[in-house]
Amino acid sequence: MPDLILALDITEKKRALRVAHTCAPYLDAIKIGYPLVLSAGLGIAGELAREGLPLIADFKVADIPNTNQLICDQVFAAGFSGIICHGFPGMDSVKACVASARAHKGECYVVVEMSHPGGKEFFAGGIAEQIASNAIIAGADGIVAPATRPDRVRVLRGFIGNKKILSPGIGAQGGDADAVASLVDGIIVGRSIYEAPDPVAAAQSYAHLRRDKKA
Ligand code: OMP
Repeated sequence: MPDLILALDITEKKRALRVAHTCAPYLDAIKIGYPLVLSAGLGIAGELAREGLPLIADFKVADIPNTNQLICDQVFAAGFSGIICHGFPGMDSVKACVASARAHKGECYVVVEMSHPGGKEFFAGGIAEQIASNAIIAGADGIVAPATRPDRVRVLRGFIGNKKILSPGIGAQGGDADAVASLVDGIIVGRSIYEAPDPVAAAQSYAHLRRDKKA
């Protein structure tokens, strides 16, 4: 059964910290990226780390190996436990992210096919499968694959064996958590939780899917 990963794409720092704190008992990890970091600064990582949950940096790193390594080193030094990078820049670029993750005892996840409608334009025709295979050869901990297309998640599972799949696109983008729960290791949920009238109740509503069902 999958972990519940909150995509905390809130640009108001106080509200972001409040949602993280109140929902924390019902979460397994928190993922933040440009929306919150650009408004609140990288130091937000240290504040969120106080919740005691793994903190994933979704910067979809997609540069040459040297730049990727410089980015990832700063991410891990800031207190993140995981990084999300893109796979299309090539195996060497992914390897640089993985090397940084290993050096900091962190994890690296590679986006192989995106969840939005446009995600079918370029990640099609076997490209996603190739990126997934490369991610595994590069030593990544897992991939990011679309909950909006459970059939594709099933296919991609075949390319990565027991490595982890984190799956976004649930709720606001139309994906159904129950449809992918048995296929993935983590469901990534953002707006359906933090924009709900009661974010805590919304987070709690995924409890039946979670690995340990501790709350
Ligand atoms: P909601 O659509 O609000 O649930 O948020 C989904 C989160 O997952 C956002 O932070 C997206 O940036 C992220 N995401 C996708 O939605 N689709 C992808 O293909 C990949 C990601 C990601 O890498 O996390």
